Amino acid sequence: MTIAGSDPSGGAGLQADLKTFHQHGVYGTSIVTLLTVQNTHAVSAVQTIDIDFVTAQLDAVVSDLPPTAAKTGALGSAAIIDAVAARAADFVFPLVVDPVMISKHGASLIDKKAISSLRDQLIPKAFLLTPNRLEAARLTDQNVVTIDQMMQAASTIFAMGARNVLVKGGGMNDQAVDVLYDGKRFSLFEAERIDTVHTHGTGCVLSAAITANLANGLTLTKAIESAKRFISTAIQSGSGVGNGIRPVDFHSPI
Ligand code: PXL
Repeated sequence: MTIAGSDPSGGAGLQADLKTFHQHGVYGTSIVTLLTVQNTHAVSAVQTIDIDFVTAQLDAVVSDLPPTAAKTGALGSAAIIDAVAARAADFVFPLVVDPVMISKHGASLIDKKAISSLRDQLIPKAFLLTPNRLEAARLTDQNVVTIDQMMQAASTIFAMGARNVLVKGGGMNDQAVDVLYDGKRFSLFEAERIDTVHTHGTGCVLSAAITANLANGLTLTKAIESAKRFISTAIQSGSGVGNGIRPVDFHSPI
């Protein structure tokens, strides 16, 4: 199950999550939190869904098609985060929280108050949090540039209550190094950096692939390794659609 916003261009948001789930052989369900007007050039409008409508979708799905794993993407407002977090207290399956804050084009997908809701309400319910360096910096009020700072941020976010934290270092030098902290040790996941501007939806696809892998019974380490391979190939081959920041190739092998 994904709890996320809609990207009508199909490269990010819940559409990217569902395509990624499907490619991993997993049945996908989606709870819509917000709508965007968007193509590969820009996000030109964002509209959040009424909180009661979000929780009604969630209750309808969870009661009838109990997920084996779930993720969150763009949640839009503090009130939606609080409502999702309240439901997440009863989740008996792992929840991957991708703390989406801004789109690749710089459009805000969350309001200011939402950062403290994330910290206080949702992060404590997360099996895994997957911030990029900018999101990690906003959550911790620290600079997150170097690998040392990524490790520091991962342990600060762990202390907020997430059971595992993966700080993503994409776009750093010529390596894409991610740092995982599970409360005991740090693990580094390295991948060659791919020189491309076609990165629309990469964060969504990575967290969706990890979620699908968890649903398929992989350990967290294996789930991340496999998801990293998937996103690397998907970025490398590219979808070839759109004339702006292009989406990845969802047909890549897993
Ligand atoms: O990639 C972050 C993201 C998540 N969710 C929605 C988006 C985007 C980026 O554009 O539009 C709906």
